[in-house]
Amino acid sequence: MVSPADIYAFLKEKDVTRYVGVPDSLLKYFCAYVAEHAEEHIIAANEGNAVGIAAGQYFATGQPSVVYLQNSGLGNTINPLLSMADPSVFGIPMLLFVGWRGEPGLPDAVQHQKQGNVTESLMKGCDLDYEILPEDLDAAKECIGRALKTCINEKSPFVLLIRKGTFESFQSTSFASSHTMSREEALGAVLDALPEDACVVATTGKLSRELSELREKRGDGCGQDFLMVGSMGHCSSIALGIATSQPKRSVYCLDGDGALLMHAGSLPVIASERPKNFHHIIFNNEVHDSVGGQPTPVGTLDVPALALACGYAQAKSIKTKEDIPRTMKSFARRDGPSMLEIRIRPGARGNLTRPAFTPIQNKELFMTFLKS
Ligand SMILES: Cc1ncc(C[n+]2csc(CCOP(=O)(O)OP(=O)(O)O)c2C)c(N)n1
Repeated sequence: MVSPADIYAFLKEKDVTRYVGVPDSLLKYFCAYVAEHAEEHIIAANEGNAVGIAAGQYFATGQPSVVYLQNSGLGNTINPLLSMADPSVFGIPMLLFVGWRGEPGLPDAVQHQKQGNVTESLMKGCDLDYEILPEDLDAAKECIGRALKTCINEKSPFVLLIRKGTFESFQSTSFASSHTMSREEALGAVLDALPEDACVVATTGKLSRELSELREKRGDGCGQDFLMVGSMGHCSSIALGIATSQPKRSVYCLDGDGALLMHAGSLPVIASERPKNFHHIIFNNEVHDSVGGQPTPVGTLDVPALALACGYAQAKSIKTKEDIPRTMKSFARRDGPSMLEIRIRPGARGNLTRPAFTPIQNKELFMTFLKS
């Protein structure tokens, strides 16, 4: 294992001082160290956004930045990497630290397996230079030194794949929240207030896992829920597709603040379709809770004002459990699209399980429900 502090110090010696990225569970200790020590650190909306910021930093400073991400986010980087940063276009050096979820041969959740299996071939297919970061400090320093030399000389991005368990733990000061309700409590109150025939599209991360456990505990069955496991930021688009295709069905999108931000361009698209049956609920804990609790700028954003500016018909922010049924019922009586922001605290139970059914089984049950 290598310590985040040693890698950070080595990069600093080499004049690499700027960090930008989207958090990943495999990189969480490194991200936490960077968050507390780096003079320049930006948590981006999505991974393509991070590549753009790193390009601007290079133009302004002549130094490569570190872009960190989970391999799930590689897809978001491919466009700016190949059509901007590539040596055949503008030639922009940057070091990408990519958490390798789903590495072949290691157990991981199903949504990480395909991405993990093709991660190396994706690098090769995109002509991206890459190495796997060694877990021994001297070898890791040599590897980073080589990567930096290559990316600076060739004016190109260089990827360092980071295996599970590469970084030693770093205990960061925890994020101070002024909110008291947990996501699970808020979810329970939302379920109590849902219309019977409503379908639910739930976002990536722990929210979907909590939803599936709550349904099981309540004996509700799970046919009416689509539990997004990957594809972060797209659950509101899926919900829109359902809402426009089944205008009589109430559609509830249960979203996170990080996921909302990741593809916030979907908001004006949703509003422009004017789906009366579309209800967007944001569980805003102000952090990327599912991968380590790194802050999002949605903590300081006026979320209802954003929704209304995009053209949503109704929007409100609430903080208490008692407000959930009241507001949901009042929203349901009028035309959508509506957005309800529930301010909650970060954190989840340590013993949270994953759904017992596969994504394919989930899709089939959900489609059967939508036929009813
Ligand atoms: C494209 C992409 N980038 C990064 C990730 C890793 N990831 C999974 S969940 C998550 C955080 C989600 O944050 P938020 O939507 O605020 O929900 P919370 O976990 O706080 O409930 C991240 C970054 C991913 N799955 N996909």
